[in-house]
Amino acid sequence: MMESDISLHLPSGSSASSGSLRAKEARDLDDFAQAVLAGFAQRPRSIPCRFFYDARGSELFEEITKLEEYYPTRAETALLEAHRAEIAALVGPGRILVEFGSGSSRKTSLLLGALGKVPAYVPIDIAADSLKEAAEWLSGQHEGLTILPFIADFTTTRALPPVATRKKRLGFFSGSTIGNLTHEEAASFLANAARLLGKGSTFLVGVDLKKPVSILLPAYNDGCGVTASFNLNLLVRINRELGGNFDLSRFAHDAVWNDEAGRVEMYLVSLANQAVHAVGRAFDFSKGERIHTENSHKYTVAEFQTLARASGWLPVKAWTGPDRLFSLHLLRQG
Ligand code: AVJ
Repeated sequence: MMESDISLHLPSGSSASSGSLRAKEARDLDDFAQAVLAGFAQRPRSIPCRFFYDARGSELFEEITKLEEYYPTRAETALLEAHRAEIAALVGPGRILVEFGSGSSRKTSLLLGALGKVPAYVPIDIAADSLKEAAEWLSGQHEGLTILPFIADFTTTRALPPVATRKKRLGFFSGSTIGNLTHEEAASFLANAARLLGKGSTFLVGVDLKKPVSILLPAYNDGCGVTASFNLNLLVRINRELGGNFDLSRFAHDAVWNDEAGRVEMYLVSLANQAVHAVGRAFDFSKGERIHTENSHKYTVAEFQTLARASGWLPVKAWTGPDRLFSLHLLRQG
């Protein structure tokens, strides 16, 4: 088999481009400690959802995607399978594929299959390990594919590596990860992506749709308790990495629909009045007190198109499938 070209790119001037792996781990730990201290100082208390994805958390998320109740991954994959030829035709040939928060890159393989030969694939992710794993898996699937993994936070990245700017680009942002952002954050992400991808680019975005609570809530509160374990893993992580002593049996997972904000919210609920130690401090939790751990915003097709238009994009086409569970949006820059 032909060797694929995989080389790791770091944003110039990024802290990750200098220093040892141990120094990087220390910075990550610091980032987590600071986020927990800041989040616990607020009311309601909160922990940013990006900390879900340590090794165990990523494994639990993979399990979530296979649950009967969790429809988004299956629905998005079905839409890609059904419409990828039309998407490829609308996008046109010869585009560099740039993926935001690439994760395991499984859905990317479907898209690459339809696009034919692309000049390069640039996955952007903050997790160096999953980038490397995904690049290795993809290079086995697509012979001769040039992969330029880019370690960066896709919400703040200001520039692509120069090699990724030689041809026009197609952006890909799947899994409804955009749902984790507030509307303002989503608008500024889309505007930043417009700058990053540049004039004449196109953007394929997967967005979860608004639907009855009877379908939405079980997806975030499954019968097997996998989502509960995923949520509680944040406390396991604090115990391990930040010297915490959270008693997991005294916190419970909860997911609610916030109609006004149009989002599912996940919480960890304290089941008793209790004092917990972490990051060298003591925190009091009262019975029933909630730690906010995730927002998952849902959109109608029209709502998302309005947001895209306000952020420098023109809707080309949206696909939803007969079940209207999920939407794929193709956008272009004017
Ligand atoms: C990966 C952010 C799209 O919001 O549905 C799954 C994460 N949280 N179950 C989502 C998640 C709980 C997921 N995203």
